[in-house]
Parts: sequence; structure tokens; C-alpha cells
Amino acid sequence: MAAEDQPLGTLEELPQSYRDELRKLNLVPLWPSLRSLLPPKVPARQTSPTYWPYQSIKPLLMQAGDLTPIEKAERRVLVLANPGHGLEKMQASSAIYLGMQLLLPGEWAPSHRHTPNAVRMVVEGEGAWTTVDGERCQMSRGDLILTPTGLWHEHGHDGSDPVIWLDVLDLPLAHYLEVSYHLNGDRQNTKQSQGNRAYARAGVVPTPVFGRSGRRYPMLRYPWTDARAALQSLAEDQPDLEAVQVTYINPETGEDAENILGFHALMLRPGQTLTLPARSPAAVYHAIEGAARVAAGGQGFDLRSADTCCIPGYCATTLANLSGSEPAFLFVADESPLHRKLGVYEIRADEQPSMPSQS
Ligand code: 1HN
Repeated sequence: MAAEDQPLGTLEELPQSYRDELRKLNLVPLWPSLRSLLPPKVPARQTSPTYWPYQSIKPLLMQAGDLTPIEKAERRVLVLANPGHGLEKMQASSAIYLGMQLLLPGEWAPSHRHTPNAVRMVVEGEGAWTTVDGERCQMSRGDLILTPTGLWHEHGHDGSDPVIWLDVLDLPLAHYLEVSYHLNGDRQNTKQSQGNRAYARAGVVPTPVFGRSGRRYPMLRYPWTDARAALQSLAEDQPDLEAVQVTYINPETGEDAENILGFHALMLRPGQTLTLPARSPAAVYHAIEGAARVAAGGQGFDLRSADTCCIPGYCATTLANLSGSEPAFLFVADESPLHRKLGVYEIRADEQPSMPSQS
């Protein structure tokens, strides 16, 4: 009998007097819990496949706009919570927090900074901006804006229609690590110089003669027009390429844009079905343009524009474009930088365990 099939002793088998004595001394026997802590072959996951349709969120978010003034909210957000973790935990996966945020014309969400890293994926509306570390970033549909750990950020809105965006943070991890806190600040002075556009062409980057830019995060805004154009070029230049995907990176280091969560944009060709292998990180899919079916773990969700879903780790995932004539564009957020840094990143090409080793 393989060791993992051997039943282990239970708590109930132990005399109550012994259990009481352990408890008084803050001691716990390991063996009754060993199998649930280290299950065979596949980890236990609280993250369950979950779907949040935008058409259901939007009216409730607009209602929040009537019910709660921005001064009473600071950030007017409905959290996309995974019921597998318990809604009160407000997490989409073990490391990912998601929220839909509404800013109305003329409103201002005051300046603060905090330890968790955040990004915004703009969902709808024009005229809002986020100032990050003194750099004013205009917000348009599909733009990705970073607010990495420790950088001041505030949101304002000079336009005439509501603006809504998706916030993605590594808040659950920061909270778990007991490092989550914030500082409030004054309205930021915006810098005249904006260094972002010079990084928008891969292959050439600004090279200061007198050292590096000195900024850990040289690029804060990733316009959708650039990411979309890159995907379309990739699809046209490499007709046999299965996964037409780009990753948002730090253009100076080539590393992931942020430390903990990874961000990607993926294009499904008209009619394409793409099967992604089971990988250890949980992933979030959000439809920027077009419609796609996301199927994993025996469940499937039809994502139409601005719909979002979460898929737990270790699940092979099939993405199918629901249109035979138009491409579909998805924003993907996952836990891959974290898993790689921790040495637990895993791809299971054949669904069989392939535990990472020292390599
Ligand atoms: C935050 O700072 C923002 O700045 C949005 O817009 C959502 C959720 C939890 C903690 C901080 C923002 C947040 C957040």
C-alpha cells in the first residue's frame, strides 16, 4: 500500500484528557490534519470557478453612486468576491483581489499609498485620470495603469459620463503576510515630464547616459491601443502561433510589470479554441473586446464585454472565441510571478503531477 493510502490516526481516537492537556499548552497533534494539509497529488483549493457578469454589476455600482458619496467611500468599489473563500474575505483567489470601481464626473478619490500592489483595467467612460507618483495617467477603455507598492495614487474625473474600472490587487496575500497598511497624503503635484510614451516600442528603450532612470517602475500606463496592435501584429505575422498573448512587463528590466501578480492580454482569432495546460497559479479572465467561453474544472462561463471570471490553479482551461468573424481580446491576471519567485510554479501538460524540483 502506498504511504498516502495509509489511513492516519484521528483526533477522536486520542483520549480526551490527553487532548485537553495538549490544548492547555497550545499544542496540536499533526497526524489527524496531515492529509488535509498535504493532500495527494493535487492541492486543495478554496478558490472556486466564479463568474461576474458586468451587466449585473453595473446597475448596482451606479446605485452605489447614488447611495454613497465619494467622501464617504474614498474608493467606491463593489468587490468581486469568490464564494469558495467566503464572501467576507473579499478575495477572488488566494492572492488576487478584484473590485469594480465607479468614479462620477467631478469626483476625486484622495491620494494615498499602500503596501499591496494594484493595477486598474479601464472598463468604460472617458475623462478620468489616475495620478501615480506625480504622473497623470489618462484612463481609456482597456488601458492598464499600475499603482505599485508604496507609490502615491489618486483618481479624478474631468469628463461628463461615469467611469468604471476593474481594480486588481495582491491584497489577500499582503493581508495574509500581515504587511497590509496605507498612508493618506495631500493632492499630488503633477510632474511636467511624462516618460511613458518612449517605452511603448519594444526593442528600443530610453538609455540615460548618466545611469538608469532611477525609477523601479518606469512605465505606469500601458495603453490598450499599443497592446491591441501588438496582438494583431503577432496574429498576422505568426499565423501558426496558437496562443496569441503578450505580457505586461517592466520595459527596463524585462521582468513582470509588478512583483506578485502577472498581467497579460490574449487574442483569440475568429472561431479559435485554445486549451491552456493546467498551471499552478489561479487566473482571472476579463473580456476587453468580443466574447469568449472560458471553461475549466467542469464549468464554463460566456464572457461578453467587461465580464470577469476567476479560475483556480491546477485547472486546464479552454478559451473559445464565441464569434467566427471577430477576434476576442481578453485581459488575464494571474499569480505566476509569485509562484515563480517561490519556486512552486508548475505546468501539467498532461494533467499529471510534475512537482517543481531544484532546476
Ligand atoms: C485602493 O487603494 C484602490 O486606490 C482601490 O483605487 C481598491 C482595495 C483595497 C485596498 C486599496 C484605489 C482598493 C484599494
